[in-house]
Amino acid sequence: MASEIHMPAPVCLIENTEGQLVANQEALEILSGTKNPLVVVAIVGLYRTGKSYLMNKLAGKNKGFSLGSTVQSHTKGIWMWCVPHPKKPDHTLVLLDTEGLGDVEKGDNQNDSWIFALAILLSSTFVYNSMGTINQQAMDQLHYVTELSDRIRAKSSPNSNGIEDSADFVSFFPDFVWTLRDFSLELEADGLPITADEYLENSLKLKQGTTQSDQNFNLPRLCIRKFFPKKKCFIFDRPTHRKKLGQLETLHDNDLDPEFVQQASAFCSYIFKNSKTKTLSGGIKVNGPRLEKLVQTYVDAISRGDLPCMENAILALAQIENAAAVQKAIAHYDQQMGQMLQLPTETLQELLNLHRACEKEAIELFMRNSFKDRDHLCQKDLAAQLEKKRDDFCKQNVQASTDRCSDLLKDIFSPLEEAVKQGVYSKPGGYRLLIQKIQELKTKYLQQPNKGIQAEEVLQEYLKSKESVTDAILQTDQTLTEKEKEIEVERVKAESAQAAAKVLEEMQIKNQQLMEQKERSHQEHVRQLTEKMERDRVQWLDEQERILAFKLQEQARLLKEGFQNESKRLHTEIQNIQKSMEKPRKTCFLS
Ligand SMILES: Nc1nc2c(ncn2[C@@H]2O[C@H](COP(=O)(O)OP(=O)(O)O)[C@@H](O)[C@H]2O)c(=O)[nH]1
Ligand SMILES: [Mg+2]
Repeated sequence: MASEIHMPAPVCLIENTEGQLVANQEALEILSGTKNPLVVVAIVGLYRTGKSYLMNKLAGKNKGFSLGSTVQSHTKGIWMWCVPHPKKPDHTLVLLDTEGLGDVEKGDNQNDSWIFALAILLSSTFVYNSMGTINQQAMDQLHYVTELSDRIRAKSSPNSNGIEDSADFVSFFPDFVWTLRDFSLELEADGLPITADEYLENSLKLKQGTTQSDQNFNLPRLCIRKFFPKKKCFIFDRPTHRKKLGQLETLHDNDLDPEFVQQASAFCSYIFKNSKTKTLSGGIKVNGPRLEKLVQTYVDAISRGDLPCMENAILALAQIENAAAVQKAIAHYDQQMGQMLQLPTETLQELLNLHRACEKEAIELFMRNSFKDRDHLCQKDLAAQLEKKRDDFCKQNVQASTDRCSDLLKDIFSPLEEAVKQGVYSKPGGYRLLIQKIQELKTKYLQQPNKGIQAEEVLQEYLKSKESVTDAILQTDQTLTEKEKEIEVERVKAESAQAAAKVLEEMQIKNQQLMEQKERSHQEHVRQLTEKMERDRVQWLDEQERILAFKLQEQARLLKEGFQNESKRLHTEIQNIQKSMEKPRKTCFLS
């Protein structure tokens, strides 16, 4: 079960003090503890247009983000409230309320466009709130949207295909919702009733003409059309009599205009049902710690005087998470090996097979938890660490086997050594007896279980170390002729040469097995990497297809409205995207 947060009230996330944007530590800590995927809804618009009140509705509360002239409204910036998502289990709804946009009295307006840009960068649904109808004033107040391409970079380096940077915005940008408050018009066009969405679409129609005023009219409309593939509009009646507006927080639904109650409820239902989990390019779902890093990266960039760059932010995220993914994979490998490995193993292959199974799981875990691993640096690091661990286990295995075999030999042979010392075999016929005894004890030793891979080697070493003793007994045994002694010496020599050859052969087999395992490890890394690259390729193509579909649709609309030039510009963008897709389309990594 994923962790859940409880925030009784909103906290400031990004503070705008004395012209500086600063991320608030308390809010970052709350995020770092929120492991659920996040649905992030941000609201932006002129001050005192009922934004906070509407966000409180999304939180299911009457109070929360403070209304009117309170402490909060004196703090310019972005406020955050994380609540359990009311419709998606194990998801957190993050509400971002912006303060003081366009409010000259609250001082410095320098950072208003940054706050606007940050709300776009951080949210998955972006709500633009305004009073009354969509008129030129409402559009003019949306001038921030026309500055976005000067505020945000999608790619760290200019696009090699020459695609205009803002063309990449589409894949990162939130869904757009326009909320119109105190809307008192009838929704109709040419005398026929229309939906709020149709009203928005109509309002985004461009004006024919090339005068400055035509261009001013068209620019924000074009930007909204160009940046936001998904648009939605909600209208709201005034919630209550003018006199009661000041006490909205204390009013219950039955004290409010029923139309408003119904409209607010429809808005909330839509957001709960349709707002997506915040997702970064490459299908990376944003959770608390990720949003925390995004906030830090963007705010840092702005403080440095740079443009916040979406790609860089993702790469910074990837760096941190991929390093953690290596740790996690290694911990899993250690845990699995620790649980299953009993040293010494009977054969080296047994150890290698176990390593292979655990290594496979570790690589899988890494692949699941990593993304945009530049030059596969982290994967290479993981491979190196796993290789070292395997070698360490091999060494430990040799040691464990050696220790066990030495102990066994000591147990089994020490009575014989004692007897030799006491001269039991230093008598006529003693040599034969000794050889017999040694054979008997060897058999006993070989029958013992769990000796591991050093059984033969340790035995041979032991016997070799005792050769001078047996030799001395042979020489002093008077029952044997000189000839028999010579034959016996030859026999012993041949036997130890044979044993040495066997040990050598075993070593060669072990080496061969190790080499094979190295190759298999490499293949496993390559196999899993290829699969991941293929998944990424498909995902990327999918993203591009969606952008293309949106652009084609927009192009058709521009053509229909008679905007040849705009349509041509979009056509170039479309061609560039199509061109950039040609190669990836043909390069299936699995074939
Ligand atoms: N006319 C009108 N006033 C509202 C509405 N919603 C809230 N208010 C009142 O407008 C004032 C400012 O609301 P607030 O939510 O703080 O606006 P914000 O500055 O945009 O966040 C408060 O007194 C609210 O009670 C609305 O839909 N229409
Ligand atoms: Mg407010």
